[in-house]
Amino acid sequence: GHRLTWQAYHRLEDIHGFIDYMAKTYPDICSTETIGHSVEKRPLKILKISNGNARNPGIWIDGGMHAREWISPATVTYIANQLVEGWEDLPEHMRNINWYIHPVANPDGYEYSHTTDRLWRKNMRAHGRQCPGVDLNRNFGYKWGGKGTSASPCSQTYRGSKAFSEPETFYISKFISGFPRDTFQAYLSFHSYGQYILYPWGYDYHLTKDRADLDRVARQAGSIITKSSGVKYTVGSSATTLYPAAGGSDDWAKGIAGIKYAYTIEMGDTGRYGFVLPAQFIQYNGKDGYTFADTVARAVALGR
Ligand code: 0X9
Ligand code: ZN
Repeated sequence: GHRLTWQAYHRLEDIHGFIDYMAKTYPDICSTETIGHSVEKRPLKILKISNGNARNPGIWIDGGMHAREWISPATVTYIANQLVEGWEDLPEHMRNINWYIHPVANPDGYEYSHTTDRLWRKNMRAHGRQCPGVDLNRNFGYKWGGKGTSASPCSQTYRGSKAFSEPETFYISKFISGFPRDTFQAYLSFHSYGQYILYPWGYDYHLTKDRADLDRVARQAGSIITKSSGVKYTVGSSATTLYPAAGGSDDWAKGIAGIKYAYTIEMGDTGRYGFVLPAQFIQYNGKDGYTFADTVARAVALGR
């Protein structure tokens, strides 16, 4: 195990090595767990960061659900590193959280996007002679199969044969569902690109009852980010702001797992480089991602 640089995009092995390094170097606050294995049998590896109080509210963070969105695992590992290296000086609301961080939710696709096809999006599920891959963010079990999803394996938004047909989504839901229901107070899914902070619903244009809370915290995060880095994030519900797309992880977190603050954040940029964002932008995105996590953690801490 070893640290990462955040000056280059790292391969899966290095990111997993970073998780092991953190668990080994900071055993008082860090531990690692493999929650399952991908289609191609790679570990689905998470880092837990906690002061050891089992009663802390939990925040789940995932990245790399879409293979080509390399800024996402980079941002998520940056956040993990900031939390751990800055632990002693963190505000109370950050230390009284149990953080569960899953930097590469689609390890097979991530590797494929490094070795073979830089713009690969889906996982690596084989479909006989048809195109491989399921869009993991169409495979979660809330309103599965609805708007913005495809039944054709060759589509970029192929939803899979049924909800949670893929181990990468199934084991996330299994892991989270294994905790008492009010454990997780936030679910943050990191994607790219476009600079959006999105909240449910994604499956359709309706809004949740607590839309005002979700909107307020998202706007707060957006304005703190703009104040500190100058970068602008557009805030709104997924369907109304981007497009309707059912079977997303955020909708499942909100609709089934009952997690109040369920967000998808689309990191930079706004399209100049798009998915192929040069590595010199990692640290800026990392800081903005950390500000987002900080703002949500504050809301969670105050909200109970
Ligand atoms: O389409 C997606 O899965 C996300 N955008 S991306 O460009 N990263 O692919 C947006 C997902 C928003 N949430 C839901 N539609 N549930
Ligand atoms: Zn994405």
